[in-house]
Amino acid sequence: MKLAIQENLIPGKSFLEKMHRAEEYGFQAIEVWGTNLTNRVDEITKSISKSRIKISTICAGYRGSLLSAEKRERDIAVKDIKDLLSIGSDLGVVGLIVVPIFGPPQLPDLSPWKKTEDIEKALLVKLLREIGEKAEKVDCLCLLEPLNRYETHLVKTVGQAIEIVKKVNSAGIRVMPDFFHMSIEEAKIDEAIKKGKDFIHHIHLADSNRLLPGYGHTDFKARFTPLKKIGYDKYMALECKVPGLAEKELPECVNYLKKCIE
Ligand code: LER
Ligand code: MN
Repeated sequence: MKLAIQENLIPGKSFLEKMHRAEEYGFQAIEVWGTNLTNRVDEITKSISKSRIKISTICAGYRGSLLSAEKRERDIAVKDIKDLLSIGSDLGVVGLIVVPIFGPPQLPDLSPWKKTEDIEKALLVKLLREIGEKAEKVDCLCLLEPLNRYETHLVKTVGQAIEIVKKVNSAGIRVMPDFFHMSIEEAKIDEAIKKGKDFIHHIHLADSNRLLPGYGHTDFKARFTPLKKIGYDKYMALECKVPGLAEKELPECVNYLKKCIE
């Protein structure tokens, strides 16, 4: 298992400085945000060539909404996601993190013919087939992230994300659990991870309260046991609040996580 960290958590003025710091703290990669990435590709590419660590993933950053009632919004989301997959491919990342929908539904309830969620899932599968084709072509995964019930109404568990991935049936679409959301939504986290063996290609790390691992009540040693059992050898990126001084907290957190992984 390899440790990564979201770019905004690392101190430093330039991206290169952040890469050097991340490496110094013991991380193997940085997760970048997709917002405005087109304008930052040059700086990031130059920094990659001067650093020993990598870019693990791109987190969201597309405009529009895949499950909007407005076609224009859906088209923007699909286009931006495809563009970010191309950028991801150039940067050599594992994939782009995509949340199917934030908040409540934006599509109508057409019951008794079809309920909103049935329409949303059918539409999502259709759009993901198109996105999956692009992802396969550029060799950059589209990683579906389940969120907790306070942030989405639709894909909340790893099992639900896997169901969608199976329906899409594209090697370009995979799953990305976030330990914070899992601690709220999963009935049995070990089971969810076991089920995710062929689907999980990235993970977000945070404690139960969205703070740095070690500051909440998640038992990270126990969480990593099923991951080891399924042979998970990919990145886990910190996405959390850092209480205190990053320079002190982040290297300590790397040591703590490494001990939990041992
Ligand atoms: C939001 O809570 C989250 O976990 C992010 O990774 C969504 O992009
Ligand atoms: Mn997340």
